[in-house]
Amino acid sequence: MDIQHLHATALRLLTPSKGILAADESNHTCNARFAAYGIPETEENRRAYRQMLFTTPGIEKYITGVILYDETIRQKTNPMTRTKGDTGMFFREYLIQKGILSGIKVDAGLVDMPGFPGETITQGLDGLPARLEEYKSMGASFAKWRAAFKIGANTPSEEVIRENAKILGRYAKACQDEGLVPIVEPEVLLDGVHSIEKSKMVTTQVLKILFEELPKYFVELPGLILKTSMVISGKDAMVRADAKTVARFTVEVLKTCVPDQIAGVVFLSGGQSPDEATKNFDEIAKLEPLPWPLAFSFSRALQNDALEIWAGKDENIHDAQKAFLGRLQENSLADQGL
Ligand code: 5MM
Repeated sequence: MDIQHLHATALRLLTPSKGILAADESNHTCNARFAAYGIPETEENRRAYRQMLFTTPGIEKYITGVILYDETIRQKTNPMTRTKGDTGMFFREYLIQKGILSGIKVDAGLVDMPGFPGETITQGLDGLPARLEEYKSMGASFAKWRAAFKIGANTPSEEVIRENAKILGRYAKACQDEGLVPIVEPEVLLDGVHSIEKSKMVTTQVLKILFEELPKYFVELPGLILKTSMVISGKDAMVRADAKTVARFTVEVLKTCVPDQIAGVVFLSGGQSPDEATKNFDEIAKLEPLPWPLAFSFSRALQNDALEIWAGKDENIHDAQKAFLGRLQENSLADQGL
């Protein structure tokens, strides 16, 4: 393991005022997003949609990396309009030409944890080293694995938090051995009626256990990025805390639980509206300096407007790209605490 190289790659991903686009929706998730706008759920539409995002002029000013899904890392630009002899370009090559690093989602999704109703663990460790080797040979620089924790009356349990943390440790070590920077994503879900205080308690427990477990798997912290949810009231809570409180609680939890040695912290949006996610991120960034660089790594909060405008139609590409670039610009400004 070349820890200096991993650390340098992680710091490149965490370049100030830039973020990491999460475009790693599995086919199932991507299809569900398409269905909401009546877009036919085909491989070609998933490709065309990602092409619309990645070819948006100027995105390299605002993002350092894109997290891809297995189908997407194998796809190319413009198969429909290629002339004879033109074989197209893999998205991963197209992105690197723009100075954007490719990452890859390597977990295989959530499965119910037997004996723990309503809780999940993340699968995908089987065959992971061989898959990482292949993605590395394709030019991937980093990887991502997501665990999810739903806040309920008795969830998440310590057992399931710890089990997921152990799996994240095994994943992160395998990535580092292959020269890929692991992004570890323990997401505390927004769904529910819980208060921000409850979110703070659960997020604290999740992060504490995560950083207890990672060293047991010989994970090198300077070569690792944490992707976390913000500490926030449940989506259906009677009273929802404002952005300044979200920022204060989030930073308190991070300072308490996250070792200074990790390369940095990025945020998911988790189903917040685009405006809410940006506002919260802006307030968090205003509390810098912190021991680590911060960045945004949203999926829905960056893509939702663009997807709605695009709606599967070529004639909407320009307007959709404009909306996408606008969201990137806003989050870049937020990153600067402006
Ligand atoms: C893009 O969604 C990712 C999960 O995909 P699947 O549910 O299809 O497996 C997810 O990990 C995503 O990268 C992060 O949650 C960030 O996305 P949001 O929408 O929360 O910002």
